Amino acid sequence: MPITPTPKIWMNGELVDWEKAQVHVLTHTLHYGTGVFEGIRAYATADGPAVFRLTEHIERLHRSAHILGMELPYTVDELITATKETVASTGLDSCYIRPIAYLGYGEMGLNTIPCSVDVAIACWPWGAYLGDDAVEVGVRLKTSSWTRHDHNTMPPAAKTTGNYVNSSLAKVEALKAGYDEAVMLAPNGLVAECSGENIFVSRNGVLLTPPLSAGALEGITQNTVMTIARDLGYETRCDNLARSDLYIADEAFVVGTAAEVSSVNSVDDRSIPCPGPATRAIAETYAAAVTAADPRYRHWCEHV
Ligand code: PPE
Repeated sequence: MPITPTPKIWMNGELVDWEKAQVHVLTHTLHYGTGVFEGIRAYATADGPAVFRLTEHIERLHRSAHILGMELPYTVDELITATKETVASTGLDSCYIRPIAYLGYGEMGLNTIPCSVDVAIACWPWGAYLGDDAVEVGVRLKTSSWTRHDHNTMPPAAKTTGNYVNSSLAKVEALKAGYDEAVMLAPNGLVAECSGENIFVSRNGVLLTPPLSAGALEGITQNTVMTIARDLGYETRCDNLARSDLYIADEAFVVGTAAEVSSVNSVDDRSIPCPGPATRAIAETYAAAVTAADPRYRHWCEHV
């Protein structure tokens, strides 16, 4: 999706002009995929823009860095303040926010120990990730021929730039085959997640989503949706899913910051009732939660 420029990008402590936020071609992370990043959304609320679960996202950025053995030069609090400043500088009511920490220019080679860590935060307007109709019409999923990497290959719990080579291979394969999104299976054949979302199925009134051990990212939307679903009275838990569990689901949906809650209308051309009542109720409550319209979840909306 094309990026619409905004006035400023935060880089290493300063707001710089959008077009000046550049890196050298010999930036370490460009060569080796050794960065960590986040995807966050700010939403318009009655009291101005608020960043949804900003603290949890910045905490996950720190955890991703920790898994990579990268020490971020800014605390969680400093990055929260920086994110708010960046959003405020755009004047936008709602936007997508992309913090990234990367190993910068100056060292080359696989030894990352001497590398300096740079941090940038950009934001721009970004619409529905899987299409405007993603709740009502739903998305078509295809099981990928690409396997989600094993825990001892690339840690899937870390949101590492290099991990997304795997996701991009799967996404492009699915799009070229005429589908909207790819389901990634772990090396043991169980469902991990989609290329850029966690996945849920509903079966006999119980909502299930694969655990981290299956190779899924510790999704903040997954956590939000589990809370919302329980508040709506649905039993929900993390459990392993096989590919056939997707085919026979009563309902399925995918969740992520970018995709929000999107219905699944088929997996590998096996149709799934769409949108189901649980999906619709959760999507509606999610939309109210992120815009601070539901008092139960207002503590998740961090005003800029
Ligand atoms: N799994 C993957 C692989 C993933 O990339 C995301 C976010 C999720 C699960 C959901 O995580 P969370 O946002 O915390 O609920 N994917 C980001 C989009 C990827 C992209 O750059 O494109 C996102 O939603 O921001």
